Amino acid sequence: MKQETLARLVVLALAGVASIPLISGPHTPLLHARLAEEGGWTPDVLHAEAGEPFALRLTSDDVLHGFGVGHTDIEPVLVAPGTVTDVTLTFDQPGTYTYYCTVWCGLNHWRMRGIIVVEGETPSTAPPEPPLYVQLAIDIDAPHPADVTPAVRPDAANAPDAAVEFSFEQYAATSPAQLFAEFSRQPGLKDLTDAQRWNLVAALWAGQTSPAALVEGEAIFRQECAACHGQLGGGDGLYAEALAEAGEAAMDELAGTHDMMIQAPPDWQDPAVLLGASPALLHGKMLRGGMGTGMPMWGALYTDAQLWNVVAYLYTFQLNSP
Ligand SMILES: [Cu+2]
Repeated sequence: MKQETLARLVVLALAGVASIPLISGPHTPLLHARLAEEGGWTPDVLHAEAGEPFALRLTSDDVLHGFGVGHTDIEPVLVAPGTVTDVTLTFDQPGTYTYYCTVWCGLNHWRMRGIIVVEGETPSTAPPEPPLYVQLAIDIDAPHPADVTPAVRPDAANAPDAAVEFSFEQYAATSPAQLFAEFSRQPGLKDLTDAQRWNLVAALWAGQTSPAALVEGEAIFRQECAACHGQLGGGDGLYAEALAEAGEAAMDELAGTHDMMIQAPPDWQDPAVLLGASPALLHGKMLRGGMGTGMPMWGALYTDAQLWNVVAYLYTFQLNSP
């Protein structure tokens, strides 16, 4: 957290004096932004030292782009053609950070990524655990349709009073439809109506998040996901069709068939699609990206906590939160 705040403060402080090259000098790297199909970022690998100010000059060779750094709190800056923007970043922790374009500049916008290798003494930390979808052995490439869906939209506010213990581990590993089916078998809950049981599912889902987390999840969804997945998750975003066509054309050329790629985003307005997916499955898709689809991997740009907030937001397309 300390490193994120520090990095952001330095950028903000410099924003007001962007035209006065106080820190940048003749050896300051000039980072060129171009549309991904024209080469993306040049250079695409940068080197910095932990704890040292790292000055960078940004320019665009074609259209308006943006510059952001994943896993930090650095405020994204605009990268406009014909101008040079000075930024200075400071990373407290060594590691490999991904920088990326933050402006939807074209169909391949999300391919505009590069890395900053930050050298320094690595603090001794335990090796990271494998992501939850790996631990739970979920095949995130297989379809997981719900075999039972609600007749009316479940609403957490109308849930019956029932003492049900529900941990994060259960939430992550279970789809709403699986939990509903489990309730149908539990002695204390079988006498509830289907609608009541679905409302209880919605309440337990809402209990795993918070209004602030949903606000962050929604902001990330609008910034990164809506262009393909659609504002309401219907799979009908502005770029959805063009991406599918590009994928089919690429497969036609490579293999003479376009049946090998599933390019269209899922329709989360269909209860069977969203309510059959567990949080760990959705989290895994974001973390790793979708094999054979246009879904990028977001693990390098967003922290685990941010991705869980997006997951929680996705369920609001089917489950009413209070
Ligand atoms: Cu761009």
